[in-house]
Amino acid sequence: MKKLIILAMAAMLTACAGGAPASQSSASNSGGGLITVGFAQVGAESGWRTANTDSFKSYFTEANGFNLIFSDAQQDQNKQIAAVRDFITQGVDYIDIAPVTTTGWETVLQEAKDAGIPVIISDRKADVSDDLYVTYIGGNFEQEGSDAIKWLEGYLAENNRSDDELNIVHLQGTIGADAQIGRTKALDTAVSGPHADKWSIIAQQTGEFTEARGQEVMEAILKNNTKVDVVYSENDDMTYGAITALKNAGIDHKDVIIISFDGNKKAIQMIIDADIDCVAECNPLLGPQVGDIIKKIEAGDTLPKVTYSIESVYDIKNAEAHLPDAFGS
Ligand code: GZL
Repeated sequence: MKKLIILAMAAMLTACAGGAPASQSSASNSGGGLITVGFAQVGAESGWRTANTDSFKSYFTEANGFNLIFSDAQQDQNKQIAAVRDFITQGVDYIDIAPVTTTGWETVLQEAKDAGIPVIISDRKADVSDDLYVTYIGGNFEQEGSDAIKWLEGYLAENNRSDDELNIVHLQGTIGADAQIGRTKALDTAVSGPHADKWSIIAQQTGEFTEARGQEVMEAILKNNTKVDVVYSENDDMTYGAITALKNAGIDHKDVIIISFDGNKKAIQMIIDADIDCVAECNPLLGPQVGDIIKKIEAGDTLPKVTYSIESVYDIKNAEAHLPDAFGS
């Protein structure tokens, strides 16, 4: 009987001081060849994460040959590592993880290897040696950032603003998360390189990928900075919070170029409503793709080490057409 662990990393729902959090099985482990899925989800920090959870929950069903064990992490790596050990103890056949941060995974993934459990990494990468996982599937975050910068350059050119001096507020995701590292690198490269003479980052701070924290951080930034030309926000939820903060500060957010990441339906609608100017897409619907990877492993197929999601950039020109296909609410 095969069991599968799906781990999108952050921390466990069950608050256990130090111990391996319990996991609630939503279905008893059944025989008959069903694969039991242990899913330690990141948390509920964003619309992306909710869509990611839904994608796994709707794929890993008994009808598709799986049982689901669901637990939740809340962005705490220690609890996620404990979750991995808990699932290894349960004797699963596969582990899928989406590391909340890129570092700190060697030991527990070595334990998984020692237990003979193949690891798939999805959503965010981990800095581990190649022998500790089978394959990675998810976003190419530096490319997402580069695409957003390219969009900004095009927007400025179209509006005869290429020579503008820009004050940029940079809302970062969870520090150390692969998504934050890549999206930040793209902006830092642009500001320190081709646009060093005109673009400056007047504030750079993490909003932890949440709306509430994004608003709080933006409010604090606006206390010291009233001239904001661009907000580069590393996910839609922080963008929502930033827009609220701008409004509360009496700044017309429509006078600010707002760049976001993910592509929630709400954010795509906000492009149409001219509240957001650009969204660089990041696809959360990874459940079926992880399922396909497992089937390929079962069939003995060779897999590439890395598979990047195919992603676009949305603005006023293509948001309407994309809206019906946008994920989430
Ligand atoms: C990206 C994912 C990020 C999203 C955020 O693959 O890890 O985490 O951009 C989410 O919305 O919280």
